[in-house]
Amino acid sequence: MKIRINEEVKHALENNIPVVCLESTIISHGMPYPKNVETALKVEQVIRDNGCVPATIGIVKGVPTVGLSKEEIEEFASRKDIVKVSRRDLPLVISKKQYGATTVATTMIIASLANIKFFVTGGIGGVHIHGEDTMDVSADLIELASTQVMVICAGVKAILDLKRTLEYLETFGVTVIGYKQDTLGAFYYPDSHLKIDGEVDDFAEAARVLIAKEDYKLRGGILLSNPIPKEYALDEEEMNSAISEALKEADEKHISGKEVTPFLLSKVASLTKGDSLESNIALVINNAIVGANIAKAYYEIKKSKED
Ligand code: PSU
Ligand code: MN
Repeated sequence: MKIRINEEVKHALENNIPVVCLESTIISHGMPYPKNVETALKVEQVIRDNGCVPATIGIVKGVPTVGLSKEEIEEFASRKDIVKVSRRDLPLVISKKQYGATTVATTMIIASLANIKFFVTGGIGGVHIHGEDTMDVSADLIELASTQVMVICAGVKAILDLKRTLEYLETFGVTVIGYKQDTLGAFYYPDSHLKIDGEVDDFAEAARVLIAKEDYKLRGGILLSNPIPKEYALDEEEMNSAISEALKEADEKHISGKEVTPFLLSKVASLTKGDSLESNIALVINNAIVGANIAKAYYEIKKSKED
């Protein structure tokens, strides 16, 4: 098995320096150029400023890579032939030696192979609206059920069926916790008013949830919902009407499968004249601050237990 881990990340992993990983689908399929590359580099910098080593994950010529270089991030942001890779696509992209952008699911798989425990993103995939008919349920949810990584996000994107997404996570035993809030974040706005499993009020408290899960060898990940700060949030009604319009157009154009999420994201961005993109960027940066500090707290607690 071949995975490439860059020297800085390797050094950090060997010396208990906290590493926070990032996905590449958000770069290749989630945001337009050049905002995507600017955001990817900014998020890495924020993770550094908060005392951790960033590792953006992607597949380069068939090799799962942990810690893309600046040049590679630029390639992922601008090339048109980057495949969106979820779990089922992984063997194909590897065997065909292609470039692949990793979704939440695939980033978790590669992170856990590299022993990275923290992963910052914007929002995870979930049960799509009308998912009860189409059966469009993101593989991210199944991955959270089996792979032990903490995913720090701004909740579940409002383009999805949040209630059914939470039901699914409950069935599969995924712990969903809120940072300073006991309800799920709705990505573009702070509060979906849907109750989640618990609230944590500081970084150490969040880290201890993962430690408990590890200590008792409970399979699967943890989803930490970190609500978007109010100053970057969008108006709920305005957002919902843009989402309804985007969903209608997706239906008329028969958009299906893995194209659905990128289509809806770019449609909502154009309907809100770029406002949704700006809040998307702001919330990822906010997640990077919280994720890096939870990672630091985790290693501090682990170290104090050894002493
Ligand atoms: N959330 C975003 N931007 C994104 C995604 C989520 O704000 O680009 C991506 C993630 O990579 C997530 C994927 O894993 O969309 C989900 O795709 P699907 O619904 O096809 O599983
Ligand atoms: Mn899907």
